[in-house]
Amino acid sequence: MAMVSIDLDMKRVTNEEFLKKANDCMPVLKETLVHPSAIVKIQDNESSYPDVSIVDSAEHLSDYPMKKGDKLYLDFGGHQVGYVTLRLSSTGSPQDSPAYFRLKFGEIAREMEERSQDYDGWISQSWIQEEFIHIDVLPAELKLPRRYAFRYMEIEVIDTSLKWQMVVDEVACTSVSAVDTASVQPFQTQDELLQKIDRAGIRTLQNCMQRVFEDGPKRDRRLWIGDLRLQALANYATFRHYGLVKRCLYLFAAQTREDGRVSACLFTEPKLVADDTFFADYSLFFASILLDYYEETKDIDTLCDLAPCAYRQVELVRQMFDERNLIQGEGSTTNMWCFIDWTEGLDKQAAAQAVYIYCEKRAQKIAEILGDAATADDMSTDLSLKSEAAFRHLWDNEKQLFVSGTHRQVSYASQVWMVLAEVVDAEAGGKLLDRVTALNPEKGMVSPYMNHHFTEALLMCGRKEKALEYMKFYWGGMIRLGADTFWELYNPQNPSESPYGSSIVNSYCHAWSCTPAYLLRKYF
Ligand code: RAM
Repeated sequence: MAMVSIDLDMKRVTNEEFLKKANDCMPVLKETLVHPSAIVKIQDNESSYPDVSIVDSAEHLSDYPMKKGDKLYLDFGGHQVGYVTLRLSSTGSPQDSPAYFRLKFGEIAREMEERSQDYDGWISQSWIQEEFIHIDVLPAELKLPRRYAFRYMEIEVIDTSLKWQMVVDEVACTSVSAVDTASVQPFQTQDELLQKIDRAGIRTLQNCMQRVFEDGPKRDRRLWIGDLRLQALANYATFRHYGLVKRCLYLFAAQTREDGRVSACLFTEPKLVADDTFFADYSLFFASILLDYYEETKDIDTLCDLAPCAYRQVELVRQMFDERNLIQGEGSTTNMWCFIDWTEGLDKQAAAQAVYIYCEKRAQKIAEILGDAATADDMSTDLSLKSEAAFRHLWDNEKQLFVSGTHRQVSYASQVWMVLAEVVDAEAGGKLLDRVTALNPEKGMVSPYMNHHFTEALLMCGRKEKALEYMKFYWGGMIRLGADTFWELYNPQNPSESPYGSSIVNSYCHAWSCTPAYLLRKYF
């Protein structure tokens, strides 16, 4: 499945003043020196998740001289994002040949078992964190230039010679993040699973908070707007690093398409470049992130600066509606005009209609706060039309559910977004969610992103018990499989699923999965 909403001829416009404001908020990264906690063995078992057992303390690393074919697996005791240094030497006869070895880094143990040679997915194989290294003269200190996201590290000696062995004297990681977990109080509960879920959520967020809110420090290592929205909410409930949210908002507004459309993601190195990928929902979320930020900080200057960009997203997506006031995408086969979820074959029309309503409500509120009555009135009129159209054309009276597209597809996503957009009230919303859960339609939810929205919809409708149970089932499912940070994709029915054709390139510390840290603090 490839992204189709790409504008290859995109012309970009840059607002230098916004770019300066974004760069003024550049965080200074905090550094922590971390050593591996253990030498471990990773062993296949019946499930698709291998067992990890401790072989020795990592302090005894130099007791394991390595010759051709030898391997060592190190466990850093938790997920790290950082720069790795190795101190190496030799033992035996003089070093009569270069040391030649392979290093591999994995966020979860399963990744260490997956072979990069077998990779056959549609995104770049270069995301696999693996290096082949020659060292001519030992002893040496090897400072790897790349940043890795990992918990496990494998060292495999490809060759020394018959006469000498390589010794690993020390391995260390300088871990980096814009924030420090010491500033966050754990969520108060006696429930051990919930404590673990909260801890993993916070760690996920921390490790994604770098010079921008990255979606995943392993991949794609960049700022995506859909992820930013959830990270910002979780950040308000935990680290409260407002400067980073402000920076990211200014970055999106600093470079847009010529017509003002905000890209789905952007790159900041070597300099700011807005990507040529667009999703209707992602552009619209600019308005909701801006309002959330204002409500949290009361930073009226930023609101004034960026409100026009928020209004523009609504205006542009408004052009995608037909004369019935129904949003029109590109059908269910090439359906990446709007993101919503990775679910294959998901018809996104109803969910997109609801996301539009959700975001236009927020843009309208911004206009009200700023006293822009004309914009607020115009949006109010439009909101009634779009909500009416949702009921007239997307509501199935017989099924008592919202349906999507020409094939009137039933999915979780359509109901969830109609609830979040408050197209229905909490009481009707609760029943809608009960109904869709009982029906369990074929078009399920695969990403923690969509599962977050489902959980938040339950909470908005007062289904607290059910939401808690669901969090323990869904995010708890990852914990039970050994997660200490939450994954980009987790489908309990198919734990090795990947949207990319192979799970070796999946990210296992992924921004949009961190939200239990927010949901627990906001609703419990
Ligand atoms: C993936 C990213 C990101 C998400 C997009 C739509 O490539 O990792 O999290 O926002 O897809």
